[in-house]
Amino acid sequence: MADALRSPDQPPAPILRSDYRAPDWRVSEIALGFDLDPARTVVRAKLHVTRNGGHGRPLRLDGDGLQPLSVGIDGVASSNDRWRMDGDALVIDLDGDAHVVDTEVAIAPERNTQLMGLYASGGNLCTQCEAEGFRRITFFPDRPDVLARYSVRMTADKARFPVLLANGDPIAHGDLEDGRHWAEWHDPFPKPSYLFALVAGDLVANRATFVTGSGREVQLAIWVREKDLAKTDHALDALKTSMAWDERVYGREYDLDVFNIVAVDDFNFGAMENKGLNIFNSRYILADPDTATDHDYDAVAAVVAHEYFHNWSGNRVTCRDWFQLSLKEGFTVFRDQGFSADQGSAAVKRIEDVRSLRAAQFPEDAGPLAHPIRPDSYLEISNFYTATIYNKGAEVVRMLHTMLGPQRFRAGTDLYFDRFDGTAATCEDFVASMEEANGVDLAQFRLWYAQAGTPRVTATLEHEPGGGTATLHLAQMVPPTPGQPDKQPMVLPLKLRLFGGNTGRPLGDEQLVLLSDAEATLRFEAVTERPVLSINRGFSAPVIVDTNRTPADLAFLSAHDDDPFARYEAMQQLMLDTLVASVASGRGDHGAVVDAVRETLRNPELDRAFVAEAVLLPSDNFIGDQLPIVDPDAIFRAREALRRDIGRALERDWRQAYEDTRGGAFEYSPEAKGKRRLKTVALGYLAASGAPDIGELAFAQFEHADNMTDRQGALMTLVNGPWDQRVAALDIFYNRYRDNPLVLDKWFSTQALSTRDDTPERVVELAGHRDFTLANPNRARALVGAFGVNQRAFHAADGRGYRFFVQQLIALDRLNPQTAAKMMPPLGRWRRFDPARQQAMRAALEQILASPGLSKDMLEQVSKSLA
Ligand code: 0A1
Ligand code: ZN
Repeated sequence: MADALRSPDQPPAPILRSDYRAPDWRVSEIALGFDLDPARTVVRAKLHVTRNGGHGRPLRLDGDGLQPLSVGIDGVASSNDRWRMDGDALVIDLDGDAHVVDTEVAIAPERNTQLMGLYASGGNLCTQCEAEGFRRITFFPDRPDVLARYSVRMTADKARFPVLLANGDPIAHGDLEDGRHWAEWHDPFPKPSYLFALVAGDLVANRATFVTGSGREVQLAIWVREKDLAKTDHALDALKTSMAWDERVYGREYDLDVFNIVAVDDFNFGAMENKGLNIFNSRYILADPDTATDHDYDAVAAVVAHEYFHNWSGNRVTCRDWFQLSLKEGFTVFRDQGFSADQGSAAVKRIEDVRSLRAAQFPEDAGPLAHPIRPDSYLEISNFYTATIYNKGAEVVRMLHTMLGPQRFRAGTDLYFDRFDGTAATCEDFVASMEEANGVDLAQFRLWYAQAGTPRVTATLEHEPGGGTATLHLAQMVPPTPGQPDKQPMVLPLKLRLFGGNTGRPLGDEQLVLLSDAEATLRFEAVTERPVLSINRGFSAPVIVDTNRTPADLAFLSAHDDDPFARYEAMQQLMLDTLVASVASGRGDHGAVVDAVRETLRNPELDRAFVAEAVLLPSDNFIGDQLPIVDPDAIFRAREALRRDIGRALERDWRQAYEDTRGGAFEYSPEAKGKRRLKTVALGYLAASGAPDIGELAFAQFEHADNMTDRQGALMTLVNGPWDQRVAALDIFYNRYRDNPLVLDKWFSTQALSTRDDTPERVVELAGHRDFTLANPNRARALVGAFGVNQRAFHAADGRGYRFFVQQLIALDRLNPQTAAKMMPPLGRWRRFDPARQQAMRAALEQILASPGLSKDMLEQVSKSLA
């Protein structure tokens, strides 16, 4: 926007959803020419533009930091009587309804530290255009509802950049004099500018062929630097599996002759779905047993699937404007979650997804940055790639799936894809497709798109033993959020079932209750024994549920509920209630939790991955979220005391579980992963028990592990504890992996997440380490980002955690505002703490706000947090 003209004391104006207007000019075709060079790349663009409607407004092309070297109109070089700069935008007066506009600019990829637009990573050149990076490459109406056909011609030094890739299909290539060469690509599908991509580099490919359902042969390639080639098989397998899955589950086929993926080390997010040329953060491509954990393997498959699925949900059907971001992101996350659930244990996948929703999205929805999944305004769109848009957005799509059932949901997505193929759509279009395909009314359901805040449900079950009936009172409340003081009741699909508290028998079938009023009462007949309520089974609605269940009821459900998620949830609730009580009183009664953990651990029928999830205590942060005022030290003490008691009381069981899960060469299968997961959890509880041999046991695991899951699990235990072996293990790990940036990130983050008392000092020291740099987003997140979520260390009473954090954020903001602004939220939660911490956190926020040259990204996050 006109940022260059903004005076420092004039705040930038927010963009409003209600201001949407169709584009004044459309672009049917664009031909781009790149003379690639890291120091100076010349970009020539030829745009075929047509007037949209009967207005007389000029053509306005977005730019960001660009100066035109030349402008041509209909083939004639134009002096600047026909065009002018308005801030960063190029404005051209055009008489007719169709013209050809040529522009030429020069950019410097090697100086691009924001990693938006065209930039250098590891000696190669690549692009990132979502959301508004294309305007850093060339002048263009850089908005998602302008869809054009792209042709790209690149020239570059052949020795340095032997591989030249762009969107679509390769057309031609050849050699030039002076050691340069060229390549041309053409993408037949009209697309918005945010999906543009090119890559120039010294890369090699892992290749495969995929034949689609209708017989189209697609050449797949994953491009990396030579040293990484051996780590790409897992991603390639995941790609093939995703392509088949999308055909089977959604009826969606791939549509080009080639599908390329490139991995780069410097990337602001996880990956990007550019048409036919996905660009990935290398952490979501590279995996082998020695360097990637099981969690990394799963994340690689999930992100490969996510980006691939965007080919339909995002690319073939794109977003009309950025307020509709959840249209593609919420839906695509829901799709990738379904894919992952089908690859292993669906129950464990659901538990993991809810865990991350609660860790990232619930706090967002309860804090100063809360926004609906379809926001109404923003200053900087990069700040809206949030857990709300992605993860809550996926929950909203999931509720539609739950209410309609798989077949009707599929009828809705078929209609949506058919009707909006090749267009830029809205969230409304998606919901209306679901309605129309199924003859249902989703009027009230639309509130999920408009209202922020996590609804709270109160469920009170009463039993009248004499009459054999039970009554369930349900009430909902949607809390106020910034800008939305009053809320309306929403449609909450709640799966529930009653169980007999004596016999453990289900009392009737599972029901899907749609709670759409503020209150409702349900009656159950023939309830001959005391009923126990299982509610929000499978986490059917993304809400917080308060019930009148006793610890005994929760323990009972944790052992007998037939819904694995509800079983996990009952155990979590029991743990949480116990911890909250002991934070308040300073001492806890741990008996019920210990018994419930024992029962789960000893149940041979449960899969090991499920057991590992079920016996884990809620995080410090999540415990804090339940309390009116967060006392990080008291929470830590309460949690450690419970860990110690579970560790001690069940020491023999943990040793047994540990032994049972050992042995066997590395294998990547759901069963083997479950065992490794439980092994690390058992080791953690043994460490908490205070047993004297754990340093040795963990060190032995560390040294003899044949895979990163076991090695990092052992390292984590050592790094959280008092043992001497900690220092040796860190050294060995460092020396072994010093040349592998992704593994070195683990070395940094494991220490930043440590529960040891000296973590704040250690983190400051690590920021001075020769391998630390803010220039690489993964590294910045591994140290500074991880530290921000280490509740106790970050909130150290003397405020040094905040001081360190602020210093890093300010420095990072100068290099890479997007990444800096994304790491800021822990500081914005100041209202949740005691007065001393509140004051220190506010002072830290004000210091950021006062720092010269603050980005719009950071300005938005910080000023909203202070408001
Ligand atoms: N659309 C991508 C996420 C993404 C967004 C912005 C980026 O800019 C740095 C990069 C990636 C996805 O959902 O995977
Ligand atoms: Zn996405």
